Amino acid sequence: MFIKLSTLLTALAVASTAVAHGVISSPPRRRPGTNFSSVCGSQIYSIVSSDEYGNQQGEEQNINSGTTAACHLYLCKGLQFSDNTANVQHYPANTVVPITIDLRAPHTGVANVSVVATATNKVIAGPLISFNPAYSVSTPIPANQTSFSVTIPSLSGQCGTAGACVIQWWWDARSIDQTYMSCVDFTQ
Ligand SMILES: [Cu+2]
Repeated sequence: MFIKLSTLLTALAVASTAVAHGVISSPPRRRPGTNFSSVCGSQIYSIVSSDEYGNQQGEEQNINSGTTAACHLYLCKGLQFSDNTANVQHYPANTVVPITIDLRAPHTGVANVSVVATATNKVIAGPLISFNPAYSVSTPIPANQTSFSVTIPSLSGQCGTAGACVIQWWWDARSIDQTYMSCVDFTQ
C-alpha cells in the first residue's frame, strides 16, 4: 500500500515537472484571476492557475464554450490586465529593468523580450533582447538567459495608460510545439 502510494506520488511529481516550464519571476508578472476566468473560460483558468508555468498549446486544448472572443491566448497567454491592476510598474525612457526567469524545464527554442501594445498585440519596441538557441536541452543554459536586463526605450506616449503596454517574455520551442509567454504590466 505504501509502495503503491509513493509510486503514484512519484508519477504525479514527474508529470507535474514535465508540464511546468517557465515564467517571469521578477518584476511581478500578470497572473490568473477571476476576469481571466470570465474571458477565457473556467477550464483554461483551472489549468493555468494550477500551473502558471505551462504553455499556450495546453490552454488552446481547453478552449470551450466558456472561451470568449476577447481571450487572446497569444498575448500574455490570455491573462488579463484587470486582474493585475495592483502590479503595474513605471518605466521612464531608458530605464534598465532587471528580469528574472524561473525556468523549471528547458526546451530548445528561441526567446525574446519585447514591449507589446495590448490593444493590437503588436510589438512596438524590440526585441529588447533575444536568445537563439534559448533554454537548450543539449547545451548548458547561459546564466544570462534567466537573469538579464533590458533597457526600455522612449515609447512616445503609447504606454501612458495602465494596461496599454506589457513587457512580454516570449519563448517558442517549435521542435515540440510549445510556446510560453509571461508579461509585466507597466506605464511610461
Ligand atoms: Cu514541455
